[in-house]
Amino acid sequence: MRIPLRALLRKKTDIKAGEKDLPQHIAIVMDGNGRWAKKRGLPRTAGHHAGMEALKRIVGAAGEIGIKVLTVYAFSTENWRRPQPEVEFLMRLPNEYLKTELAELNKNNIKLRFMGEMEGLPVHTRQAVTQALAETAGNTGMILNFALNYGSRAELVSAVRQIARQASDGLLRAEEIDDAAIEKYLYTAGLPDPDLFIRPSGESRLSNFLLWQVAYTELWFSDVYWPDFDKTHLLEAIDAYQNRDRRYGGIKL
Ligand code: V0D
Repeated sequence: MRIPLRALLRKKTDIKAGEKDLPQHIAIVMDGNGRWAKKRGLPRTAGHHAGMEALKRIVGAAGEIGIKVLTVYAFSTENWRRPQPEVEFLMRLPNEYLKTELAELNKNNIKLRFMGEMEGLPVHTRQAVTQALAETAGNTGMILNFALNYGSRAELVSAVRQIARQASDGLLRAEEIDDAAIEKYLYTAGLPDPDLFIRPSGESRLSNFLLWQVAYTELWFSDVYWPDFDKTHLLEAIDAYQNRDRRYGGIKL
């Protein structure tokens, strides 16, 4: 049974009622922070700060709604091409976010996960993330999965390399390589595929995000800039998801 958007918006306590049809895993590209700032005559850093506030709101909302996994794209392997001062500013945001939010995450039983190339990050960023992973490792509620220094092709290259090594070591035969074998080597190993992909700010591209994992994902795009994204927009996306027929290549029975 699906939950009409009106009901979701009306009453927080009813949200759990239709849990069966809720997307389990939502993936979001947190896009449009720079344009949000420009529109207001503010520096791009103000947009990133506002984007962080939006993230806090959406983590809270997703937890309340009963989402199991929330994956957010915070920094791509391509983002290193931005001006160095902006990159340096961005790399301080995990520390800043965790300073205020780590207690909140633990209070709400939220477990942090990370996907991307940890080695490429500044030491202070890596330390903050590693510590937060350890401090939330025992939590059993929603998983908040940060894609940071992440690129989907790099993820696939790394998976293929690991599989090739297994094969050349005689531990894996070519016939044994299937979907499950590949998934084992992705950063998302053990997570369900995203049910719903959300990209705000008017772009309709995947931009090297979760290429393997979105094979059957419902895609939802919106013109709202990420800093303006709120619970209403999230519920709108979930409502759209619940009104689509997912057939996985088959026909509706
Ligand atoms: C900037 C909007 C939280 C997107 C959100 C380094 C652009 C705010 C984190 C974060 C960023 C990352 C890992 C972690 C805890 C928090 C973050 C970046 C950018 C890129 F363990 N917000 N945030 N990371 N922005």
